[in-house]
Amino acid sequence: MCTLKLTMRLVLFAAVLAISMLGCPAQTAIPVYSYKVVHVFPHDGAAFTEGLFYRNGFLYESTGLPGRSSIRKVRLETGEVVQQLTVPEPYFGEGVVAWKNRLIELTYTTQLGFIYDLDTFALQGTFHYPGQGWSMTQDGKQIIMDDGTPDIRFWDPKSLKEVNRIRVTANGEAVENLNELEWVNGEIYANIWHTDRIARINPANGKVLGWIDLTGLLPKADFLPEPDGSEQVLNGIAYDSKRDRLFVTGKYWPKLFEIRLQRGSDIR
Ligand SMILES: [Ca+2]
Repeated sequence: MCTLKLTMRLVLFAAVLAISMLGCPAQTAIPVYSYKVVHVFPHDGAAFTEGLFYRNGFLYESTGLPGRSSIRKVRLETGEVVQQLTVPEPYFGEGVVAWKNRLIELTYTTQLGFIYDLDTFALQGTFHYPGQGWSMTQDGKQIIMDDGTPDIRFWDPKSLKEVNRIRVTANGEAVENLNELEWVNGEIYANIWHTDRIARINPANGKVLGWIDLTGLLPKADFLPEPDGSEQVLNGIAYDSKRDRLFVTGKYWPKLFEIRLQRGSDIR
């Protein structure tokens, strides 16, 4: 009798648990952040921006396309290019990152990276990597790199060899087209190519912690005649950790924005 009662209770408990789980959302809502513009800075509207980071009052920017690729040091306040290196054809410049006194650059499909002197932009060496190269950032310990897929690779900064990788997912779904990256307060921020969204990614497991919706950031009146069809898209995140300033821009955008994030609605 006691055994039967216990069994009945267990069955009832299991049924209640199953019903309560059915009643709960299977997925957790991912917060969506909107933005407030803090400052607007000039940006070269001819720059096909592929890489961007901030360092000591300057933006370091790489531009893409064969024959138009460059590495630039840009004064934040004025947009003035104070130093520039042309990346020769056939290379298509992509992401850039600083590591100590080196500036490291990816190329799109040629599987060849360039290492420059951070101060002079003098070429110091090259390196190879598999797959495509899209963007880079670093967390003080490793170089963080992506290739347009949902995967983010972690490289040893000395050897530039892969030591780990994560798959970026939002509610279990892989997130494609990860583009320009930035390390911000323990998270990886990634532009999603051809969208107005930035994913805030947990570097430990690849889970998207939040979305930043930048719809409408560049006013329609500021869109230039499109030199390359529909490629005038958001791309470029930089962060000034000392002053907690977040900058974003895009390909062929004549403006660069300092923004502050605001918690908005929740979506799945
Ligand atoms: Ca960046």
